[in-house]
Amino acid sequence: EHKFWKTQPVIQTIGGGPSPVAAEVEGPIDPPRQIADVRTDPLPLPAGYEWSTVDVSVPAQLAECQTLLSENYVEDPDASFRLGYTVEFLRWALAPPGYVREWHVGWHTDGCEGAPRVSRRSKESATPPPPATANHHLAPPHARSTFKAAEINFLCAHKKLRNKRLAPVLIKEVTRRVNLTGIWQAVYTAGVVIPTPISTCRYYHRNLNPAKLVDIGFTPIGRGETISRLVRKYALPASPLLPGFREMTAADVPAVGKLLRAYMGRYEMQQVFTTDDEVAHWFLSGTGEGEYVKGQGRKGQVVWSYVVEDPATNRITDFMSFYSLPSLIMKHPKHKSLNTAYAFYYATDVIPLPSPATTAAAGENTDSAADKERLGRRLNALVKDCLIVAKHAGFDVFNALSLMDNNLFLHEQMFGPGDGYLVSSPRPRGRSVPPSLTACLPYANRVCRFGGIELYVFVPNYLYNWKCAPINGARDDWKTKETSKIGVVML
Ligand code: YNC
Ligand code: MG
Repeated sequence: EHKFWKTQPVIQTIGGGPSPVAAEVEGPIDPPRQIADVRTDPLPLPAGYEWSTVDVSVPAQLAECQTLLSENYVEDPDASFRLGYTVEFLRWALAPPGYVREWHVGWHTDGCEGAPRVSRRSKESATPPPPATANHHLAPPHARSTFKAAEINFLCAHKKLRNKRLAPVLIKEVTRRVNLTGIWQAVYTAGVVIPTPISTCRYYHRNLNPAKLVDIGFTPIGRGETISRLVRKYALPASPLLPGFREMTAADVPAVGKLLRAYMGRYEMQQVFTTDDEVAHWFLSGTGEGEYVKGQGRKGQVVWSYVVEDPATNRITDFMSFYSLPSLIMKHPKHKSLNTAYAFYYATDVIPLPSPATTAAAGENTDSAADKERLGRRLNALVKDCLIVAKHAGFDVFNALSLMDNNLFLHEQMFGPGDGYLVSSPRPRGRSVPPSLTACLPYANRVCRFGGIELYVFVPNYLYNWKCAPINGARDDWKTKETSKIGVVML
């Protein structure tokens, strides 16, 4: 069991491997190492294979990666949909400020198509210490630990090269390349359970285009239900409702950066947006080319970012973003692309935010009931405006994960979990549910097939007593409306 993962510096509480240390302290599993200890030559490859570093600034090389992914990357269980990353998306995702060219690694096979590649991009993540609770008096030596981490993404092997134990070779090589830059941790998500997740998140989907979703089989239509009823149910206003809601511009970067950093202090594990350059990259550089057409965005637009500017004071009070990641529809004669928007980072100052000085003590969101209520109302308004923008821009569905404070808006905005939800957790008979939930539950339970996915979040070479995120406990979190401690959104 887990022949590869049991040799890696990850918590071994699943899979039966030996656990080097009790997974109760925070800190690295491996003793600290020096760059000089890292082997300088690449791992040996089978005959006929050769390592290749992808230069993502070269259009032909980026296109090659895009083709590999569009033919071989993540699919739903019955191969109806496959994630369809575009070249614009990959350029945005793979080349943030300070990215390391050597981390985009793949290999060639002699003159043969379909070189598998794994890509990673540089990121920094931070984990403030766990909260001190009655049964958890952990006092880490440092008030707050920030560590440099690589983010691992786009691990992909050509379909013809599966189950040959090639993935571990790619993972070990990219680990070597990351270690050579003095980085010893990484953050990644996967749809499979391997030793050992620190958290789980679940995907939720908000229907924007009922006719198409029914047509392609994403949304089964219930008995007694009609398309026109669904259309009415999911109808949205013609334009955003919040006064001062507008597209984010370059001039907003400093204000958004400040607001976002403060808001992210709410989460126990968060990505640190160290510089305004990073803020500009993640929220503006993927915004496409040419004129912005209201409701349609720009050609090639990947990230969609909005702010609310207080009309009285011109202060930026809120920020919200989403990104475009289509899925390829593989079994439909007419529809080839499912235009999907994904909730990304956001921030608002309607509630008191941890100041940088107090973030050290943060980790648990200790919002008062009134603050939670206020935050919930605000997030609902912000997300609703994004749904409106997205719908009129031609998106078919809007996805969000059960991380950050998303549980405060999921049910009210009529997001529904995948049908895995129904199988594993049928609503107990006779149990009363709040009215808004009653309205969306029956539909949510069969909203789509692509939604059964749970994402597992990992940090290798790091022990972390992550009490808040039970591995199988994510199913009901939208009902409890609890906020999450995870503040890292992975693409
Ligand atoms: C996976 N997704 O368990 P054991 S997510 C990690 N993440 O090892 P083989 C995975 N490990 O259990 P295949 C994994 N999937 O025996 C499988 N594994 O110890 C493990 N799919 O290798 C698996 N992309 O080569 C097993 O399997 C071993 O041919 C088996 O290749 C796997 O990007 C894969 O879903 C995923 O392209 C390449 O199935 C292939 O099946 C594929 O025989 C479709 O491998 C696309 C897909 C995954 C998307 C992602 C995050 C990846 C994280 C990788 C781990 C990084 C570790 C941190 C290193 C840096 C540290 C520093 C510093
Ligand atoms: Mg393989």
